[in-house]
Amino acid sequence: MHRTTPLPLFARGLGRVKLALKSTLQRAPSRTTAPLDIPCRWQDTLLSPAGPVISDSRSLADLGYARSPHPNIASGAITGLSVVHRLLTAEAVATLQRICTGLEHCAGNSDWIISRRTRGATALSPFLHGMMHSRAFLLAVSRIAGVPLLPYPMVNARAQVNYFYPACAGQPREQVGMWHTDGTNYVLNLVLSNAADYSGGQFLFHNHTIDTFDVQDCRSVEAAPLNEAGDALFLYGSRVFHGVCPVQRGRRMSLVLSFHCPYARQDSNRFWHLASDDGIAATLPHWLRLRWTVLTPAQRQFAALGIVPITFEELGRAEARRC
Ligand SMILES: O=C(O)CCC(=O)C(=O)O
Ligand SMILES: [Fe+2]
Repeated sequence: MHRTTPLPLFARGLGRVKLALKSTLQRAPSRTTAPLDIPCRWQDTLLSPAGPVISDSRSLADLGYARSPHPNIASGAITGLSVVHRLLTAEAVATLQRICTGLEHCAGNSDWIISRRTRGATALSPFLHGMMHSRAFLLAVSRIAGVPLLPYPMVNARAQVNYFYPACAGQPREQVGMWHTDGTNYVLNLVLSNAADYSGGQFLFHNHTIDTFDVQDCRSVEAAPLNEAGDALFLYGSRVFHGVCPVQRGRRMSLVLSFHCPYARQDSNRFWHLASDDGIAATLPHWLRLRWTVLTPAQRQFAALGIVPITFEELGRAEARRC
């Protein structure tokens, strides 16, 4: 149990429709989007040779989901959350730190779930693009998830960098990650700061189903042990309430990567979740493309990205049948 839950709860239901209308009417001034000039390319040798170390893993069934969100995959076979260490080498983490620090000039402040972040980061960094389209990287994350994964089809929602600082003179409001569930299902939250570099900033999650979440009740809230830069919390993000506490000292930076299962033929993301962020007009064409991609056969989705298909058998999950 985590002792305090000082975080606000992100708008739900009609509150999201209101935010969508607000975002539609007040489009933020366009930000700088020049790709980052850091001359390094992703290489598969940047994955830890010994593979990731998982210190805690709970399936969706362990979290209380008796019914699986996927018709033909048991909820005991899908990861609900995993604490992941050493997925990447120290060199890869250092490169990500440089890139994500460099992307801060593209960050916007908002009233949305995360106060300060740079979205669409794969379009801004060839390294991040290469990492998210590397079969070896996707296979490593698929093994953590329990299902084969591809990069999330919507580029804006695929990779974002979050920046957390304490309140200060120029920024009187402290930056938080409100209590929320993600729009996407498969989310790798990679922390790029060492715990010694900041205080506060704990990654909290609710160790149960979404319908049992009560913002006033911290009995089933836990803090993920993300202590070293490069540690990550993998989440079935659309089903696990989570948030990030305000940072009281120093700086916390994180990279949030979203994936989708091309075999699933369905996606949890909601129009109003996306539109509350980007506005209705900007969301509509991406939303239609997303629906189309989700209905495309898995083999064609892999082929479109030039990636040899990742199969359930390859993950050692022969029991999980394809949808
Ligand atoms: O910054 C983090 O560690 C995670 C934030 C988060 O939950 C999100 O961006 O959806
Ligand atoms: Fe999240």
